[in-house]
Amino acid sequence: MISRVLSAELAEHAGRRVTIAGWVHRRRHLKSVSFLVVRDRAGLAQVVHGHPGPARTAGDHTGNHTGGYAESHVESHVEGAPAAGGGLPGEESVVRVTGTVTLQPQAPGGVELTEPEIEVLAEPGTPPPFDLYRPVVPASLPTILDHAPVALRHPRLRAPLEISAASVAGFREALDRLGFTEIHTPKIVGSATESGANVFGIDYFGRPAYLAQSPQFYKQAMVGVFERVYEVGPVFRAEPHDTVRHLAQYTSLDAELGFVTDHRDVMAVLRQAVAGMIESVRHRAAPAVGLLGVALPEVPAEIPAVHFTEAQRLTSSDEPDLAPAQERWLSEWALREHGSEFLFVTGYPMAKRPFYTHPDPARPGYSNGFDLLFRGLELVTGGQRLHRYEDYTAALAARGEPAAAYEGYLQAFRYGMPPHGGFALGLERWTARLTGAANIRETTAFPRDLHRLSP
Ligand code: AMO
Repeated sequence: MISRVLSAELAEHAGRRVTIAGWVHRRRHLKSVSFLVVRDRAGLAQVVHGHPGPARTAGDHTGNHTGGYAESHVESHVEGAPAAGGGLPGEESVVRVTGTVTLQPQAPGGVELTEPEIEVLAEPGTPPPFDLYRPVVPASLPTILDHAPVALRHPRLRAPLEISAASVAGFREALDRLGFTEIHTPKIVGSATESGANVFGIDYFGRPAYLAQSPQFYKQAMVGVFERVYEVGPVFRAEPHDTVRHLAQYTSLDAELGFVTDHRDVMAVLRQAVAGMIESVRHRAAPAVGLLGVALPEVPAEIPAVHFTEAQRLTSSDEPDLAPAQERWLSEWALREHGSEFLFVTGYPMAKRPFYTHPDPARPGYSNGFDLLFRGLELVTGGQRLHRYEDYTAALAARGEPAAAYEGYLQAFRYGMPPHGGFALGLERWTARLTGAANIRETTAFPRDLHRLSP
């Protein structure tokens, strides 16, 4: 490894000569002095080249230092137009800089590198398509997505991905604590797992196959092995919807557990998983949370729940499913009435749930299935499943589906399965709601949608 210290650690080395490495985030050339701002994985570091004069406050990184990537406020301070070059490497050059760590209250982290020796490790072929040093990227979302490999280097565009990573770490941690085992299931499958409509077909050595819409069948089967399992993985939906909340590939945080009384046991585990995700974001992604001004939600000890029929009554609807506008209304209602940003809607009509859903024994036509709404959006779907073989064959027959197509899956039930249930949380929707991103495409590095297959 190239031996270096990270930008965030510089203050610990005050007075010493150290080496940093990263990308040139900003190059500025004033009358008597030039600045390089170097970006590494931990934040920004200021490098001063030349002899700072008395008025050398110009263009420093003043202002709120909310994390490693505090915004620069250079524009208003620069004396004259920033000159090109000044002999220093241009923006996005990869550099190694050795210099003396010198106290400078106006620099990021309160220190800067002086008397630098600068070595260029790689020079960009062309300048970046937009200025990455500006507080907000001056480009539209499609332009940003077209240039994702470079655009994501911007601290604000990278921040949702940090929050997403911290969320996944928290999900794993919470479920590990509860005795779950992480599994990895096939993403190439022989039959559709959810509804047949939005499935991508592929050619599998000359045979028809599909990209998995969910790990549903495999996570259920693995309850027969481990009792409690989870998976973090990609799922594929041939979504014809060009909306701000649908992707053709997204990351599904799935869990499934055996020996439940009913769906409420699953809801309690989901509550713990969500609380763990938020705690992890709070601790692991503090700079990103600060930079984006994210308000992390409280997770109530018991998340309020309304039955589907009650949700219909509240929203004066007789539709068999909830429309996005109703979900938004119900979320506002939950905040007003229960002070909660989360709301469970339970007991969706059986007709609207997949064949593996367990009916509510007390209410014919309704299910032991639930959704979790978060800040106006369906974030999670889950429920209790059927667990007896004969119930599966009957459910498939009732829907006119041939049991033979599900033979591999049905094996689990033929050989005995406990009452069980589970849920799946859409990672990108979660991150979007958490960060306030208007479009789910801002929360994943390389989104796949109706139109986008590259980069
Ligand atoms: P469902 O199909 O409702 O349930 O998906 C679960 C969660 O995944 C997210 N989601 C999506 N996110 C982005 N783009 C999409 N196209 C998209 N579709 C769904 C949502 C949704 O709540 N097997 C069941 C889960 C279970 O019962 O365990 C399932 O996949 O956040």
